[in-house]
Amino acid sequence: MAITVHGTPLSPFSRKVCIALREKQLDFTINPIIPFNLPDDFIKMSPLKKIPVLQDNDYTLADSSAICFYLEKQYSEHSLYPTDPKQCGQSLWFEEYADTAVVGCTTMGIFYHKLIEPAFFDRPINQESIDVALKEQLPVICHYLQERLQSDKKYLVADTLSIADISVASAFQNLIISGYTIDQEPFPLLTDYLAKIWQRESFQAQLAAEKPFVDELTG
Ligand SMILES: N[C@@H](CCC(=O)N[C@@H](CS)C(=O)NCC(=O)O)C(=O)O
Repeated sequence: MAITVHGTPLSPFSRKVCIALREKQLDFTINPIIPFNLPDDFIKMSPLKKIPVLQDNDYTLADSSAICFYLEKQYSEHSLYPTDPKQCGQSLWFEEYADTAVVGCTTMGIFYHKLIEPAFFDRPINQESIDVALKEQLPVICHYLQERLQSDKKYLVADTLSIADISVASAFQNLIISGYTIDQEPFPLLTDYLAKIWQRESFQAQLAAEKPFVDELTG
C-alpha cells in the first residue's frame, strides 16, 4: 500500500486529509505541490486544478471531503464518522462549515493576504482585507462555534473525534500560522477545544511536518 497526498501541507484542505490519515494510523507521504504552479498533467487527477489529491496506489481522488469519506470506507478502523445518523449528519455539516466559512476567513481572508500574496505574487500585505476578516468574519464564526460547544459532548458533535473536529481545527491553524489567535476571554470553550485538538498526536506530528514550510513562508 502506498498513499500520497499531493498538495502543500499548509493548505487547510491538505491538512485535513493528512490528519485523517494520521488518525487512521495510515502511512503516507506528502508531495508538497502548490496550486499556483501545478504540473501540466495535474488536471487529470484534479479537474478543478485544486489541491489536495489523494493517490492510493493507482487510485486518485480530488477534494478533501471526498478523500476523507473514501478513506473511511476503504480503511474503516479508527472511524471518523459517527454511527448515529444525526451526529453523522452534523459532522458533515461542520466539515462543510469549516471548509467554507472558517477557511474563507482564516485562509482566504487572512493567510492568503498576509503570507501568500507577498510571497508568491509580490504584492504588499493587504491589511484592509485582513482587518475585515478579523473584525467582521472571525467573531461571528467564533460565537457560532462557542455556542455549539456548550453541550455535554466531549467533541463538537459526539464523544469521540470526528471529521467535524479535524476540519474545524485544520482550518483554524491558518489563523495561527498568520500570527493571530482567538481571544480566550469571550471564547474560552472554543480556545480550550482547539488547544485540546491541536494537542493530539496526529496534529502534533502534522504541525512538525509543516514547520519547515511555515518557516520558509514566514521567513
Ligand atoms: N473543496 C476543495 C477545495 C480545495 C481548495 O480550494 N484548495 C485550494 C488550496 S487551499 C486550491 O487548490 N486553490 C487553487 C485554485 O482555486 O485554483 C477541497 O475540499 O479539497
